[in-house]
Amino acid sequence: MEKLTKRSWAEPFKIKVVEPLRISTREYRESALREAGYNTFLLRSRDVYIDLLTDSGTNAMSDNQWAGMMMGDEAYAGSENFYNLEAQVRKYYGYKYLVPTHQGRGAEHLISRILIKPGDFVPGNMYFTTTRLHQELAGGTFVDVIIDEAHEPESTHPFKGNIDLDKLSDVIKRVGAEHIAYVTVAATVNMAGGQPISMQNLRDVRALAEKHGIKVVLDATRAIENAWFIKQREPEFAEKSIPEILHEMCSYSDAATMSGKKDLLVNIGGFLALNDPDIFEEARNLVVVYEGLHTYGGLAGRDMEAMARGIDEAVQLDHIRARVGQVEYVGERLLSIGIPIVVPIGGHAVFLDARRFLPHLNQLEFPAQALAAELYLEGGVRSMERGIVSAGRNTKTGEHNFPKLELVRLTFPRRVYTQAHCDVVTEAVEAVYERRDAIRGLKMVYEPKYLRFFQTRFERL
Ligand code: P71
Repeated sequence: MEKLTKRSWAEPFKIKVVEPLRISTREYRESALREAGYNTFLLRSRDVYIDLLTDSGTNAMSDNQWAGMMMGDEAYAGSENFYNLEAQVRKYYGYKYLVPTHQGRGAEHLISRILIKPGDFVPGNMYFTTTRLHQELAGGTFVDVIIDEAHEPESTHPFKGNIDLDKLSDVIKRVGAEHIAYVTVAATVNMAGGQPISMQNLRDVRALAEKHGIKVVLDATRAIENAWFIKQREPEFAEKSIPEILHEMCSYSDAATMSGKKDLLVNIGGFLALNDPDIFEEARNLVVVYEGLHTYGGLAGRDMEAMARGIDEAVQLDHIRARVGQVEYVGERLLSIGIPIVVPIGGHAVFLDARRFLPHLNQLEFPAQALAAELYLEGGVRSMERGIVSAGRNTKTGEHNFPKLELVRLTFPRRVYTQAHCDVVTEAVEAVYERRDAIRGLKMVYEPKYLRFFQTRFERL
C-alpha cells in the first residue's frame, strides 16, 4: 500500500444547525433557466441545489457570532458594537480610523468620491466590477497594471495578483503623478481567479507610489486569504502568523476598503479604514449622507458585533487551511480529470476556463455565460459568469470590453458545504464536459445600464 505522505486535515468545526437542500428534476431546471434568461443571478435560490454563485455574505456564522448578535446595541449613536469593531480593525488590520459601511461598495463609493477628481486615473491590479464603477462614476479612469501572467489561465506564477512596476511607472510618466488619484491594490485579485499579491510586490508598489507622492488604497476584502498564500509561497513568511502578515500587508497602504461579507464570515457588512485624519474627517461626514451615522454606517449593531467576532475566527490558521483547502480539493479533482481551470487554484473559488472548455464558441456567443447555464441544468449547481458579460462596455465608445479571461466561477461559501457536496459538484462539471461539443452559445435579449451581468437576459442560439 502506498504510504501517505501527509495527514488529512478536516474542518475545525462540527455542525449544529442545518438547512435542508432541495433537489429538482432536469425538466424543472430547464424551465427555471429559461425563465431566468439563462442568467444564474436571476434564478430563485429555492431552485438551486448547491449554490456556488458567490462567497459573499453566504458564510455560516459560528455560535460565538450568533451569541454576539444577541449583544447588539441598537442605539442610533455610539453603539458599543461599533467600538468593538473599531478595536478589532485596529488590532488586526492596523488602521487608525474606521468608518462602517453596509458592504464593500459603500466604502468604495466614499473613497472614490473623496480622492478622485474628474479626469484622474486609478491604476490597479485588474478591475473589480463595483470598484471600477465607483471610480468611473467619480470621473476617474481605471488602468489595469497587473502582470501579464494574470491574464493567462495556464500560467503558474505563484503571485498572479502582482502589479507590474514598469506598467505602473509608465502610467505615472504618461499622465503625471498629479493626475493619479491613488493606486488601487486588491488582495487577493478576484477577477484573475482569486490570485494573491506578494508582500515584496506590496513593498515595491508602496515605494514607487511614495516616491511620487501617490496614495495606495488596499481592497482588503480577501486579504486574510492573501496572507495565507504569502505564508505558503514567500519563504520569508513561512514562520510568521496570519495576523503578523496581515498587519504588514496593510502597513503598505493608506486606506482599505472592505467587504466583510467574505473573509470576515458574516452575511452583511463592510468598512472603510483609514490613517489620514483629513480623509477620515471627510469620510465620516460623507457616510451620513449615503450610509448612516458614522457609528453604524448602514449596519445594525448586531451586524457590527458579528463582524468584530468574525475577525478573530477568520485569522485562525485551522480555519484558513480548511477554507482554502476545500477550494484546492475541488480544483485538484477537476484537474485530475482534465477539466480546464485557472491555475494556480485560487483562494475562494475554482474558475473554469470557458475558452478551452467550449472552444467552438466565439466570445460574442458568451461562452462562460452558456457554461454557467449548462452547469445549473446538469446538477442544479449555481456558478457565476466572469467574462465578457461581467466586463461590461467601454464607457466612452459603448463597445463591449473584450476581456482575455472568459471564466465560470465556482465560489465556495465559508463553512457551508461538505466534501460530499464538493464531489457532487465535480461530477456535474465532468458530465457537462462530456457533452461539451453539443453546447450552444447565447444571444443577449435585454441589457441594463449598470453592472449588466446582474440582470442581463439571454436566449439560446
Ligand atoms: C463576489 C462579490 C460580490 C459581487 C459583487 C459584484 C458582482 C458580483 C458579485 C464583491 C467584492 C469583491 C472585491 C474584491 C469589492 C467587492 C464589493 N464581490 N471587492 O465576489 O470581491 O463588495 O459586494 O460587499 O459590495 O461575488 P460588496
